[in-house]
Amino acid sequence: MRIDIVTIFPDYFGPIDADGQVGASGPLGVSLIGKAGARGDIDFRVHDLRRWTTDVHHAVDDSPFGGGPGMVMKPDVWGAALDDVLAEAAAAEVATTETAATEAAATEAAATEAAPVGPTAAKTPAAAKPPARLVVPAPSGVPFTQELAAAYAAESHLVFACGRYEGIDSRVVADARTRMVVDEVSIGDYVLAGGEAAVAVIVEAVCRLLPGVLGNEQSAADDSFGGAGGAMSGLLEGPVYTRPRAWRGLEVPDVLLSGHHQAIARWQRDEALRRTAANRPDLIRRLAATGDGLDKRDRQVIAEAGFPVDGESMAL
Ligand code: JD8
Repeated sequence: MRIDIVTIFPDYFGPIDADGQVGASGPLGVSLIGKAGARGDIDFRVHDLRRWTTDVHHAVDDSPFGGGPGMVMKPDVWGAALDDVLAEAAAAEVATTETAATEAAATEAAATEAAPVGPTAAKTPAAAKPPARLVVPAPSGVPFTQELAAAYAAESHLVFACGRYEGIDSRVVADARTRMVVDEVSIGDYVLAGGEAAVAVIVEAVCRLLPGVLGNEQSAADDSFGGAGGAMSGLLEGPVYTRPRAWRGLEVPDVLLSGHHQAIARWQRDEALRRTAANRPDLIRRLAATGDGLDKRDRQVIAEAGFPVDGESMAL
């Protein structure tokens, strides 16, 4: 996957080298995602928006039409930046494809040299990659969810536009929508000063779903908030414990030391149900609405947790 980020604060994403690649520190350079970047499984590129300014002050903002507080980011600078980033990515894609084709031809030539002469398969041009998807964080955007994270993880190229000030002139998104999918997304009902923090959140949620990034794919399958149909999907994470068994007079629950896997799984689900009923009753209702989300024991547990369940039908 290729991920391009355009921002007026490139250092937010750690040290950036000459051609926009991220160094080994910073949110994109550390941990499993950093390793995936270093392996080349993810091609991170960070671009300074001011590269596309045209005036001596490298201005990226101007006063809002219609008045009001603050400043708005200029459409012409953003338009030029997005055009170039897309063109650069397309050129890099062609270069990669051509190199791969040349290498394949060279290997094949070497092979055919040895092999008896015969009809050679027609060279099928590599399928053109789908266009990039543009993601623009904004407090007015659609909620970013685990489901959207999974959709983005299926893309081959994501471009993130980090706004600042009062936001980006709205014609930038309108113009981009004429040639690509554009999502305005929000990471939550609170106000940030800009899009960079949201991009760091979204990139982490997406990249941990990419094949080979997480040590074991299983843990993503069990993700809360959707997950991929794992046993606990749709529930909040339950409590977790590790050594020592006793700490400051606090013991690890005996069932976890019992080796009785069925009892352990039931206990973990009960704890996840109790925590979800307490902290996110909306998720319990969502599970209940899907009919098979909650079995009889589940409904008993959440009833005991004070969740309004109708005694008879145990319906919610
Ligand atoms: C992008 C500029 C600041 C927002 C005036 C404060 C996302 N969940 C979220 N909260 N805030 C953002 C976000 C805030 C941004 C930008 C995302 C670009 N700002 C603006 C409008 C009010 N200032 C966000 N995702």
